Amino acid sequence: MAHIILYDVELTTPNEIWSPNTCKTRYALNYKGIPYKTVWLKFPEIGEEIPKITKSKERPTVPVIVDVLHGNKVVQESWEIAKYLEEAYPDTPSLFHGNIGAHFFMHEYCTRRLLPKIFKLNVLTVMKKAGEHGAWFRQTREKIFKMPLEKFVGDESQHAKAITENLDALGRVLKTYPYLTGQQVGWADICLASYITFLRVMRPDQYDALVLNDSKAGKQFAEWLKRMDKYMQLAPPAPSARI
Ligand SMILES: N[C@@H](CCC(=O)N[C@@H](CS)C(=O)NCC(=O)O)C(=O)O
Repeated sequence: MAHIILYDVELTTPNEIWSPNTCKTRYALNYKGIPYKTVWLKFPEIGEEIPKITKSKERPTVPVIVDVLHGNKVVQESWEIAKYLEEAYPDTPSLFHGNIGAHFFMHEYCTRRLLPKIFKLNVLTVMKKAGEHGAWFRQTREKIFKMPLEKFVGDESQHAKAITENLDALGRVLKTYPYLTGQQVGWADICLASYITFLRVMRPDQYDALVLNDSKAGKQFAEWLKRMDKYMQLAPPAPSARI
């Protein structure tokens, strides 16, 4: 039985996991081995359905979880969900390993330094892959950014350069340790893996160039991604394959 219902966002390909924010929750649930089921929403449905579930005035976004096992508790926002899961499921593998600050630092580093640049490389592909909702996506984003999407994207080579520079620091950690905070998988790894998933799905060309084949970043990311692969799936790994 599913303990958790995870609300995720779907473009045109059914069951394709791509969203950087919902991936964090999905990979955390996979890592913890908590059974869940996914409810897929199209972009415009997020604004219609999520407020009915959260009953809050927060901007409607996914991920949102409903914890069926704990009285249908509703939690919105990937970092809030991570902290909640850690408390509500204490007998599952830890996301923070007693050092939540280190994981929050990595969360912030990846979210502030990497994600905005990856987003700029990806945004036009997200619009295309949104299919019939592409026009809605363009209109709502242009309202937020106050400019045409093409202008917002700007010079791709600058974003690629920034991604390489920021990955360099993380790659140096992975040269010495198997995971971003040392010997164990944690929230830091889950964040980075989620943002890399977003790049891989939307821009396989840039994923190859900046992550897999970059002369500085390459090798250690490829190895680390192999170690992370079992958590980066649509469904949880079989119990014996978990750690
Ligand atoms: N800080 C939030 C960000 C959530 C977020 O922006 N989610 C996107 C999907 S990746 C969303 O729901 N967007 C809906 C919209 O912009 O209309 C988190 O980490 O959960």
